[in-house]
Amino acid sequence: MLLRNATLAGTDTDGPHGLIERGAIAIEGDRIAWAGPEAALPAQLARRDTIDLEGRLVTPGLVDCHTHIVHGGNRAQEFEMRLEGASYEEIARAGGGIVSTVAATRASTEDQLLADALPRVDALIAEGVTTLEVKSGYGLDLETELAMLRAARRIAEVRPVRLRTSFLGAHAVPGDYAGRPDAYIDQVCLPALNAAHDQGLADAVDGFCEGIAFDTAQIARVFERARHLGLPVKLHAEQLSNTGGTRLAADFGALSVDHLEHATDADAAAMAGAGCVAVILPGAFYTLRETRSPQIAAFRAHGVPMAVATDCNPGSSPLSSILLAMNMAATLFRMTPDECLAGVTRHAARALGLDDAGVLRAGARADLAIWNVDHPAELSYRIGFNPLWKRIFGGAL
Ligand code: DI6
Ligand code: FE
Repeated sequence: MLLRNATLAGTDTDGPHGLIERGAIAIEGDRIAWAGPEAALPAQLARRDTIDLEGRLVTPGLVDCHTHIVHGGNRAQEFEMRLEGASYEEIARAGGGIVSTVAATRASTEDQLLADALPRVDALIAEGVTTLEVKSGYGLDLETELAMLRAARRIAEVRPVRLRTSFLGAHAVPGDYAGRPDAYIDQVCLPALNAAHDQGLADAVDGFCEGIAFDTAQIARVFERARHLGLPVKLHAEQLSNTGGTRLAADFGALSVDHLEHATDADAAAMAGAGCVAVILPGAFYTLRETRSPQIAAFRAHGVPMAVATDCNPGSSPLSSILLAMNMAATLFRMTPDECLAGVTRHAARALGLDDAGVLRAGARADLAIWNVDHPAELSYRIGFNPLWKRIFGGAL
């Protein structure tokens, strides 16, 4: 297949958006064979099924690199409580929050978890998402953590999307272990991680390092096990307070550190030194009406790559729109449209350890989004408008 008469963004070319006007992309099987200015197209690639895109924008298929899209139930009632003045942390401490979703998730079958997730997945796919990360973390017992990961894997069997899983056993302390987080780590989290790894269900290991969740010593024990198993790590850190998670994650060479509202300049420097991606999650900031923004300027200054994701979850970020996440990153955090696009393509792929996604380059997977827009800045600019024309997944329209 040959796509011609296209505007390309997200290529290897230097300059904002990696933009190439009047570009072409040749696809062979599930890979990009060639991408560049149409005038430079090698002659032998010109003779194939050609689609004239009439100037439409082509970007890499979008990558949502941080979701909790598999979960039971919803937390609309907690939303109402917050509107009446309760804080997210107060609700969590009163037995609501994450642990209430744990109860709903444990009460769901694996089939139900999958069926509940699919409409949210479909909303992301409709916006050009071709790669999706899904975390466990609402089971908090061995059986349900594994069921969540199996449901996550099955998404890719029933929908055209590439899927990466993260084991998030260290997400919250369940009720039966209240006040005994170390016992929970030893008796549930580490055995569940071993089982998830044995069954090929975990591509990475995540944790929630926070006052209402786990401290750095507890997360370090989970990361030690991940290292032993050969799994990469990532971490929710400095979302509601600074507890040192970023430096711990950097010490373990984490793929990414996520949230980061309370991260400092020194944290950004540590991330730069370790090559970690900063995953910016404006949906949670917006939903919780946080007032302290992540220090985008510090990440920029230290050259930390920034990704943007939905954090789709039933509590702090009931967001199933990657385009809205881009708009929020721009409007709330002053990220540029160029940074927002890189945040949902190249840098998001890197946050998942993928080097063949998120870029229009020969050899990368042919996962593309084709848009009815003239310029990539329009993707971050409009609110509640989906200009996707078509999506190509693994070389298939
Ligand atoms: N941080 C988040 O934003 C989500 N998990 C986490 O560790 C929130 C999950 C929830 O409220 O259900
Ligand atoms: Fe999260």
